[in-house]
Amino acid sequence: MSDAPNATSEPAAPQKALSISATGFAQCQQPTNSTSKLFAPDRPELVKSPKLKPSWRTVRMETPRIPALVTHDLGDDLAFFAGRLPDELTWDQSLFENAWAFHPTERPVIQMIGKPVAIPRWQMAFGHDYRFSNQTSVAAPVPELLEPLRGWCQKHIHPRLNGLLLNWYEGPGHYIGAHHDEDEQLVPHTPIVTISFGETRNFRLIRGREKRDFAAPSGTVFVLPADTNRAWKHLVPKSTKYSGRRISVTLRAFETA
Ligand SMILES: O=C(O)CCC(=O)C(=O)O
Repeated sequence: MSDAPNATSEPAAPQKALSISATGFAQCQQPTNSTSKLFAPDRPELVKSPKLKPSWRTVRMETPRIPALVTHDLGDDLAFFAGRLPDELTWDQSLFENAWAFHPTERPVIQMIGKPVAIPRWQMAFGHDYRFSNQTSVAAPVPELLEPLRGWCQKHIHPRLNGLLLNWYEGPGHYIGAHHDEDEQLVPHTPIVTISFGETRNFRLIRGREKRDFAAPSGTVFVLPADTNRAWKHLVPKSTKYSGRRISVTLRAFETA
């Protein structure tokens, strides 16, 4: 994980919508040489499709089942998905304040070029430890407030999403730099989910000179497939235009012993 500053720009327009197939599973409208079988947590046999190219197989395994999710085609058979939480799960001001209240007092310290540096936001793991940047974010038990989000993501996106990492951002100086999520501890081919609450920030994907910006208003759900995470970096840039507070709830599928 890196924490270099970055500038912002306007969000990109959504590209392709998901539709629901006759089997009830989300169907990604991308070019494909096969007709139907998509990721379905309750029907694992559907993810085995040897006729597909490996990259397609991965995208399709990770295609979530949320009807309203929009697919952003990133080229090279890579995709990024954006949607919204149902209203009943979106935090109101009082739930946001509850979640804000449990940010840690200290910011985590990571090693950058051999020197200890406090990261520019608060961060804490719940449910499963997360090792990155040569340090471990030791997990606290999952609080009641986060259980409905984890349950919904397990039901609708991937059943093995078991660990949460929260980031608390306040004002113009807080951000997360461009990085690929470290995936050695994750179940292969599982997506990374980010749910946003509070101030609308920009979530940016970059690959070489290419850049895609996605606005993340409160209640937004982003799904980053594993192979997209490997090919594209992501970041939440800093900007003087931000003055409020944002919490991101990120979910990953950690291997368990
Ligand atoms: O806050 C966000 O939206 C992104 C968080 C993130 O990139 C991470 O936790 O790795």
